[in-house]
Amino acid sequence: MLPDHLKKALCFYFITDDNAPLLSPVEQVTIAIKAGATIIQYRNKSFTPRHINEVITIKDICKANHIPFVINDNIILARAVSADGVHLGQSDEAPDAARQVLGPEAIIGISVSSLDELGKTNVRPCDYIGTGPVFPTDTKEDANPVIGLSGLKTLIENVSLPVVAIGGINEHNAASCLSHGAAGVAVISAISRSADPLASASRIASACKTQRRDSLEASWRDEFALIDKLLAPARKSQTGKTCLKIPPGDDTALLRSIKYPVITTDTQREGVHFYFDWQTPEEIGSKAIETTLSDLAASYAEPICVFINLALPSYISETTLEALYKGIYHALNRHHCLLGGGNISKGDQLSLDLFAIGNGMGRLFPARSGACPGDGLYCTGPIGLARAGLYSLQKKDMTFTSLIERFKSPAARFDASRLLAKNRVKCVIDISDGLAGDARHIAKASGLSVQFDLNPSDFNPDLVLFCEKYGLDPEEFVLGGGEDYELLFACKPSVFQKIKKTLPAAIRVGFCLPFNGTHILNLPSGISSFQHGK
Ligand code: TZP
Ligand code: MG
Repeated sequence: MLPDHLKKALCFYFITDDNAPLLSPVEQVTIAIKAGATIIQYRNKSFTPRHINEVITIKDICKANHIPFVINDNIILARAVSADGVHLGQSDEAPDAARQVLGPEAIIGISVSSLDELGKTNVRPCDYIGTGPVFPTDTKEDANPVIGLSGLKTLIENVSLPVVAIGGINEHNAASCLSHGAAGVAVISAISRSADPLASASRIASACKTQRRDSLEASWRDEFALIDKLLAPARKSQTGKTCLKIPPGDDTALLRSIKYPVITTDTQREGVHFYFDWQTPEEIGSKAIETTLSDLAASYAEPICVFINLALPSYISETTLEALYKGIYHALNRHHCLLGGGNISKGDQLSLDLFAIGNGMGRLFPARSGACPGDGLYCTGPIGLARAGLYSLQKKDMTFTSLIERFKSPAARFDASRLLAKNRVKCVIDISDGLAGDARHIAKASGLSVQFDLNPSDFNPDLVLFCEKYGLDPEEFVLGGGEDYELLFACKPSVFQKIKKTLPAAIRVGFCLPFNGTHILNLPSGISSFQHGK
C-alpha cells in the first residue's frame, strides 16, 4: 500500500472483540465500517480452526468495501485467508518473517509500548507501530503500564513510521491522540461493548473525520443477474451494428462474415498482472482490453469483438465489477470494438480471460518470421517506461507519473499498425515481454541474428531521470522492460525513413544479420525478458 494511503487507512482502526457479550465479530465489523472505520484487525486470542469462516466473512466484507484487513499475531492465518497484513506483538514472529511470508505489499504492524522496546525491535520491515495502552483498559489482561498522551508523543517523536494509539480509546479521548501526532486510533471495547455501538463508533469517526457509509457494498451473488447488468450496455449499443448479428446474451454470438479472421487470447490475473492497490477497477478493465487488442494491432487486424471469461472471488462487489466494465467499455469504444459475450465463475482471485476477434488483411499478415538480413529493427515509440512505472509502484514512489501512467494505462497502437501496413512491413510484434525477449522471438522465427544498436538520445527523458535517481541503467529497462505495447518491427531502412516522417517517435533499436549461430549478438548479461510468472 502506498504510504499516503496507509496513513489515511490507519486513522480509525477497529479491532474485533471475541468476548463481546452481545455482538459477534462480524456484526462488530459491519457496524464499525458503516460508522467510518478505515482498517479492521481480526483479533481472537482463542482462535481455533472453527473460526475460519468468520475470518473469511470479515475479509470479504473488508475487501468488498476497500478497507484493509489485518490479522492479529498469526502470519500463517493472514497468508491463508489472503489478508492485507498482520499485526504482531513483541512475543510473536519477527517482522522480517512476516514480510517474507506475506510479501512486499503486505501491511505489517508491530506493538511497541516504550522507547526501550522500540530500541529492541526491528521496525525496518514494518509499516506502522501500535503504541499503548495510552489510557487504562480492561480488554487486554497482560497490558503494559499506561503510557498516557505524553508517552504516546515521546514514541511518535522517536520513530519515522506512523503510530497508532491503542488502549482505552473512546469517543472522548480519540481526538487528543490524533492531536498528539498519532496517525490513528485503535479501538475495541468502546465499540464492541458500547450500549449503542453504532452511535459510539460514529462519534469516534467524527473525531477521526472519516466518512460514514449509508450502506455496505455486498459481494456479488447472483451470476445471471450480474451478467445481465454487465452486458446491458453491450446489448443496447450493439443492436443493428454490422459485425455482430446477434448481440451478447444468447448461447453464442453470431458474427457477420469476416474475410480474414484473426484471433487472439490473453489473461489478466490479480496479483500477477494487476493489484487493486495500484490501479482502479476502471484502469484494470481498460488495460485488459488494450493489452489483448495490442496483439490484433501487431497482426494488422481491425478489432471486431472481445469475449471475456471472469473468475470472481467472493470479495468482489458489484460496484467494483461495474467500474471494471466501465473501463472495459471505454477501451472497446475507443477501438470501435464490441463485447461479444463471456462467462462468470467463482475463483480465488479476480481473473479475466479475454478472447479477441479481428479482421486481418489476408496475405499481408505481419509475422515474427518476416524479418530479413539487412533489415533494421525499429520500435514505434520509446520503451522501458512501463517497467520503470511498475518499479516506482513497487517502491511506492509516485514521482514519475508519466512512467506509472504508462504501466497502468497502455494503449494498443492501431495508429502505428495502420501506418506499418500501409508501408507493407512484413515483420511486427508487440512488445509485451520486453525488447530483448521480443527481438529474440523475431530472430528465432526469421532464422537470423539481431544486433542491438540503441541510441541513448532516444531514451525517454523521464526514464533517464528515474534511472539517475535510483542509480540504474536505462538500457536495462529499454531491453528488459515489458508491457510497453509499442510495436517492434523489421523493414528496410528506406521504408523506415518514410514511416518516421509520419511517426516521429519511432526509433531504431538494432539491425538484422544472417544467422551466425547466436540469435542475439550483443545482449548485456543480466538482461532477461519480462516474465509474469515471477
Ligand atoms: N493492546 C494494547 S491495549 C489493547 C491492546 C490490544 C486493548 C485495547 O482495547 P480497548 O478496549 O480499546 O481498550
Ligand atoms: Mg499479539
